[in-house]
Amino acid sequence: MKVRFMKRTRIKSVIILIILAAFVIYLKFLHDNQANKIIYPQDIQVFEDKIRIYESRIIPNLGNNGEPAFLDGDDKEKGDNAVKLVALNTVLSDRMPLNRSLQDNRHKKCKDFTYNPTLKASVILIFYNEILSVILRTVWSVILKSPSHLLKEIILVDDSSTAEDVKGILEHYINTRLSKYDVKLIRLKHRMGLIRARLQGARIATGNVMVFLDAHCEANEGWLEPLLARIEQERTAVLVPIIDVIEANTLAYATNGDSFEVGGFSWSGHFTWIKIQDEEAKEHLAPVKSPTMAGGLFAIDREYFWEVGSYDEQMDGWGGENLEMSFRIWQCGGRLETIPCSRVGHIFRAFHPYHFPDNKDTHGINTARLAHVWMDDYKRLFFLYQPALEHNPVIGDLTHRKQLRNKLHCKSFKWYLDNVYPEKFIPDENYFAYGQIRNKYNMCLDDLQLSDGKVGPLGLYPCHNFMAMSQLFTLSSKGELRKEAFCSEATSNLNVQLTECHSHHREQYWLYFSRNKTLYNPSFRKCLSSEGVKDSKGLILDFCKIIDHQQWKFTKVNYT
Ligand code: UD2
Ligand code: MN
Repeated sequence: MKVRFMKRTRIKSVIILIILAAFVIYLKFLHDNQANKIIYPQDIQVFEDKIRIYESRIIPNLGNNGEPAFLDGDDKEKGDNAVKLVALNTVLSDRMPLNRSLQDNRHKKCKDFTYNPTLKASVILIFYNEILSVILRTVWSVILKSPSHLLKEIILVDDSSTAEDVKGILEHYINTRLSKYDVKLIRLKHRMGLIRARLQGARIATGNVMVFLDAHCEANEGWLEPLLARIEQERTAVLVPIIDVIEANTLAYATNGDSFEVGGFSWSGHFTWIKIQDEEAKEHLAPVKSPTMAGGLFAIDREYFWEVGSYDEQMDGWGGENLEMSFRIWQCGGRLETIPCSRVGHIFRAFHPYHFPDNKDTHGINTARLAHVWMDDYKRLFFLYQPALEHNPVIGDLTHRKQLRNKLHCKSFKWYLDNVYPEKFIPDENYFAYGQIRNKYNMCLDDLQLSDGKVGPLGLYPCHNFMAMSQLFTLSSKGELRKEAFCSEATSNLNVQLTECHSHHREQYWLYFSRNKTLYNPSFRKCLSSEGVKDSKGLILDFCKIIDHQQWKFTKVNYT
């Protein structure tokens, strides 16, 4: 009897203990995810001294007008090393005034427009181990280039940076130098990745419109007004400014004239820049339809952000969220536009200065998630690049995102391609021949891993036994021998280059004679040949003759 009684009380206390422990863990979770301003009174003097030293080392007028800046001697060497290490000249940034001037490089007609928006913006910057001067230059540019009545607040989200110097100093800087402005700082106790970090910022935003920026930007003259005015007119328009390039080594703010591009994507799931189709809109400086956005800099109505599904919270780290949001906005009834009169500079770094826990391919995994949810049958093209991810449990559960798509009655990916991005090349539709293109020596045409925006030889490489994307070509129904945006172009010295498709036929026009298997270029009246071509070297054009070097076999030929 006694024993049983004791057993019961013990079980009871164990249960109570478990409940208590769960409650404590829950409280810790709440606290850990978002640790707001921490005040370190004992350190205030230390921070103040550090900021003073930092301020005293700034070289007046350095980089003014957005001009390239250079350091000498020791600093030059340190700066060059920083570029190698973190892809950014941090030494130069520390010496450059935080409020440097920029050239107003808007189209001259932009200055004649008047905008009178009534909406107010919350500008949200997220960062992980960015340096203090770069973050602060971004903040100052926003403050100085935005009319104060349109700027509700600036929210900084620290994605749990480990770099010591940003920690208390940033807080102290905000409390002293920025005390006149509404600048909030959230520190995440655990690194959440840029997608969830943005969500944390969005959760506390109170402005009518949220404007997201990377933490290494400089807003330019008049950047905010046209964004707010357009959203006031069209609540479901999501907007991007023209993103100007700030060069990572000299911090030169490039003024690339009035030309700009909009967003596209590659079937491997990457964002790309593409030429604008609607030249007329560009002329009028009206909002220009953009099939996708780069992801870092955009303005969206705050309520609409939540209505249209915010972000996929299960996306980790970096990458993919930009295409996910782009497809979702278009397919679910919104629009994505570039606003030509709004310009913001962004430091483009040659590599990520940070790593992700476990070195996970977050871009691949995130893109696999969006492919399953948004791309319908076209996801087959993405999974050609990432076959190992198609049915891989690492991509996680998709139920909620699929439910969202149903709830919002979103349109199909085919609708998106037909209506928003009709110029997008679909490698396995409307083709004459498709697949690997091999000669009798078991050598295949190969792009030699040429990356976007570059030009390189149409190469030859031993055929892979598996489906290697570098060897997947299409002879399109328009006669282009192509991969994504690259077309094979015959040159006057009878080489063949992979270069941007221009769709005007000429040197990019090929005919395949399936009887004798030759690839004929009518412009030069010559045939594609591998005669005398060594491994990996570019192919040539030669007089057509019946030899094995001029006979090409496609994996698939479509005779219809
Ligand atoms: C581009 C976008 C970026 C994002 C990314 C795809 C532009 C100009 N930039 O890459 O915003 O959409 O594509 O995901 O469109 N960060 C964190 N936590 C992390 C890693 C990064 O907060 O774990 C911050 C980082 O400090 C920066 C921002 O996220 O402020 C974007 O990162 P990035 O600048 O390395 O990305 P970027 O510009 O190469
Ligand atoms: Mn960036």
